[in-house]
Amino acid sequence: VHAPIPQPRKRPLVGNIPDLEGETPIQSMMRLSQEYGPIFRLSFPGRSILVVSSHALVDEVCDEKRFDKSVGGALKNIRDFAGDGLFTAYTDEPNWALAHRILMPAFGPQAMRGYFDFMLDIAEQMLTKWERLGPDADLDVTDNMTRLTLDTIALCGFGYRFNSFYQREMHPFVDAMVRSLAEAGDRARRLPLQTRLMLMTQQQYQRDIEYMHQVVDEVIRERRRNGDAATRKDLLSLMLQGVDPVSGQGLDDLNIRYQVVTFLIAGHETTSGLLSFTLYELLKHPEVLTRATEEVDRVLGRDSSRRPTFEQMGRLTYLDQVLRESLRLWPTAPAMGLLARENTMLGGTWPVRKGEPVMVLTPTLHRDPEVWADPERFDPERFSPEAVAARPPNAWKPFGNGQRGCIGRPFAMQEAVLVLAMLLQRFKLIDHTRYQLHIKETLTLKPEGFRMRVRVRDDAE
Ligand code: MNH
Repeated sequence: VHAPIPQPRKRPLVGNIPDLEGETPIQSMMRLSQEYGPIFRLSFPGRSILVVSSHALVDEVCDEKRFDKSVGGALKNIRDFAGDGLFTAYTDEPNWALAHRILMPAFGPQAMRGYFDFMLDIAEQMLTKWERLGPDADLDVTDNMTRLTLDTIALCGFGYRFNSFYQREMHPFVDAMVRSLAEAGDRARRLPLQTRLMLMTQQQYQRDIEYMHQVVDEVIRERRRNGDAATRKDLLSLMLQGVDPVSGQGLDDLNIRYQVVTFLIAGHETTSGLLSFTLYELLKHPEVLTRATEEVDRVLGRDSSRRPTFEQMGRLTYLDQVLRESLRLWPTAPAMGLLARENTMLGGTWPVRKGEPVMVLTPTLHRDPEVWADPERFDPERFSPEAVAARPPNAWKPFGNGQRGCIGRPFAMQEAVLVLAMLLQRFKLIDHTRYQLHIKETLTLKPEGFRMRVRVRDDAE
């Protein structure tokens, strides 16, 4: 039996564009999934997508024999600046497998140990600044986390210092990136003719792309100038000198530029959002905050002048649970695109054609009541080892799926655990505005207008 796939009523020419709020398409789709169910179709000029969000259906589309990553819509437009870099490459494009094999070692355990001191360096800069600003300073959380994660990926991955904590304004790379990501997303929901008429927008997009490429070329030039590529073992040295064990090939100059853009973007946006949402949840759940702080005191000790060690990170297991639970409610990369390798059926009733794009709506998946009891409740106990072992596969997908899943996951988790631990060891967090969550979408999710204050913990606390 073939069941018709539900779809909000289509308008002439624009299809379902009016069903999505321009600034918040993901939150619109989350609402549509309440109304239309675990699978529904949305039509845009020139293409349509199936939005799936129940665990049962997501479990099917995570089968890599039946589905592959799809690079369409916004992602296809991001190729304007990230080309065939890892994130935006088609799986069957030669540079995907080549770069995947060459760059994997940059995310192995040895590499993570090597990044640790650099992560510590940047975290220390932020926390020292907070300490000096004092308890009356209103800290813009997301702004601080973005500076932190951008500086961290640039220093660890490329040996380059943006020095964001020494500047008043955010680095212009971030503005160019935010604008061009937004434009890549907007273009996917516009008529091509509309975009052709928006001359100012087109010019801004071109300028932003050129600027990002300039920054990247400078990062690469500096490494070549310093000539320390031979001694430093990081992402950039692998990009410049790495040789694929299978084909004996290396990456070409154009692809290296695309990879650096890719890692500067993919390596900071989502981790910044993760840390921001986690601080929000900690402020709203004092019992979780207390338990997390107790763990930090137990593992790192109370003396914050002693540097944390790489070995201690693996022992901060409750912090890891807190971060995972935060990624459940607020998966900062909130959607992934897949496509059917052959004609197939979903749920035994819904026909999907070969090549047809399917979008997994991760925040709704992460609230499927079949898997998650009382899904809106923030509860890190869901990620205790026993709870994890009892859960079916593919219920929690913040890092994507299979071979096209996130290559930077160990990096992001090490960075987030370290920053959170150092922050809780040193400060008491204060929700002085009684912040109400408001989510800004720029392909990724972040809390908007979230401010807090911090006070250095005294010995009695
Ligand atoms: Mn990351 C792919 C989420 C941190 C580099 N990342 C993905 C995907 C998700 C994702 C989801 C799959 C996207 C898709 O299917 O289209 N990533 C995250 C989250 C965090 C994150 C939630 C932080 C939290 N990612 C990082 C960091 C780096 C990074 C840090 C780099 C240092 N991610 C990537 C790259 C890819 C990717 C590169 C593409 C991998 C591939 O397709 O080969």
